[in-house]
Amino acid sequence: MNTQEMVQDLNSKFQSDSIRFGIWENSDLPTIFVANKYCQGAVSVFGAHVLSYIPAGQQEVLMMSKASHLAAPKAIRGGIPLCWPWFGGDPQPTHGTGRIQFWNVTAVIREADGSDTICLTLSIEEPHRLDASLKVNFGKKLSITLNTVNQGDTAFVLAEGIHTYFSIGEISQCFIHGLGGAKAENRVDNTEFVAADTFGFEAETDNIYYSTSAITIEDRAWNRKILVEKLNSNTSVVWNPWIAKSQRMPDFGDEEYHNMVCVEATNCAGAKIELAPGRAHSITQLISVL
Ligand code: TA6
Repeated sequence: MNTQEMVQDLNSKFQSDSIRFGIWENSDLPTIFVANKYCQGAVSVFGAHVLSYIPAGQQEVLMMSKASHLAAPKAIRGGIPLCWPWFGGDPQPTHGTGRIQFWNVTAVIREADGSDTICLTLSIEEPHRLDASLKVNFGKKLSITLNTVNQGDTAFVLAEGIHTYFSIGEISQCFIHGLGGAKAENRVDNTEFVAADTFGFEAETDNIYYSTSAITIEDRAWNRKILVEKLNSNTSVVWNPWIAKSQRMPDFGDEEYHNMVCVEATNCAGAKIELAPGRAHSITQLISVL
């Protein structure tokens, strides 16, 4: 089944007055497009990857790189990559296999409050028998919940991340609030530190914070504040590649670091999840513009 046939099949099953399937612009990505009274949005079936979230009366909240690959099997750069069932570069591929596979669309639900929920699933056998399910609700907030079930006979150590790229006006005028006092690991220079209540960006930033708190992104350039809440997530990652790393990424513009910051709900590093056979775990990120 080619992309167009997949889109037609999905529309025959799920199209509604607020949901339609199509192909993401200039790509080969079968995509769910949502438009309701709260917002507009888009989710790629490849990677179960949220590509867009535009609250009513607001501008785009997510950053998509203009240089991103936009076809399987390469990961999409921007939006909300799902890092699953591991986080980071060991083993390869970096951030696991969930974001580079096609998921199954299992349901599209118009909720009583007028929001829309998209449900997708993925089952893998390696490196362990795991079932993943993703629920994305486009409503007053954008809610992303990733659930994992250990279908194997032995325990599995799960690491995961909802790796959200936020669109901002200028990184040097962007400040992060809410992590004050958290133990943190700087993954650029491999040092540990305690987070400040508020911090900005002056260089490549790749920090893991041992914190369950909500985070506010203050975008002074666009005079916007974005609230990033989470559930069942013991670590948060804040990342901006800055100059040199941006130049090393072929799927990211050299100057695009100015206009993005990643704030990620994760369970990684020293906070991985030990999942016993038959047990489940879910992680949620909630995004809203204040
Ligand atoms: O979350 C931060 C991070 O782990 C960085 O180290 C950087 O590698 C980023 O993710 C992007 O990873 P990717 O595999 O998408 O290039």
